[in-house]
Amino acid sequence: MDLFADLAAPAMQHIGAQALLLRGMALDRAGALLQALAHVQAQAPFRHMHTPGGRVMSVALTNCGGQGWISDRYGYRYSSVDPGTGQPWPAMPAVLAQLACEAAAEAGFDGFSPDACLINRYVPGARLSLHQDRDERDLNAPIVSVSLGMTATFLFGGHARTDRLQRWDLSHGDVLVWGGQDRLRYHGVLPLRDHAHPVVGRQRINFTLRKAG
Ligand SMILES: O=C(O)CCC(=O)C(=O)O
Repeated sequence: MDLFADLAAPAMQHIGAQALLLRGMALDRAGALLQALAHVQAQAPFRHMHTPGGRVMSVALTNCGGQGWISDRYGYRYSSVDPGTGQPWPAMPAVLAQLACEAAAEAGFDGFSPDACLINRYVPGARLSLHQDRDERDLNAPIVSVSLGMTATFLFGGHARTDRLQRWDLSHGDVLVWGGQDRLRYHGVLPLRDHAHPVVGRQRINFTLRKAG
């Protein structure tokens, strides 16, 4: 008997009534996900977008799927076209859509069919301020987030910006799903600490899959 088994982080943790953290779920697909990322970024390179307030985001981003999330001085929104190239965003790689669908089902959201995948790249010091995801037309669909590379601290709050924040470390291969009554909870990412990942190096990649249209 493993006397330390109880001390190991559980493979699944409910971090909200309808929010589930699936530790390491993407590990066996990490290579395929990184390959898919290389394909996407060759067509739609990472770039730092401006917030409506004129600040440059510390996180670099790109998208794949029918809809891509963008930000500029006119606001936050989805667009079917990459403003950088004038071309449609690259197609959603099957490995991503499949993983998101499986993770959503584990969390009780059957039939999730994302049409948007925002890909964020964090380098040490990059962060994402506390926000709600409310630019999607269908708020019944969950959000699925897949993390690769360096570990980041994810903040999970409540429905008001000032609500108490939970802190969860998201590591290489972790998948987080939130929806239903948790769909509009505030969330963000603390500035990334510098500790290179053996496979992905000094960066963290986060794929966030949503039903936008
Ligand atoms: O990077 C993450 O873990 C979260 C990303 C996120 O919150 C977002 O893209 O809205």
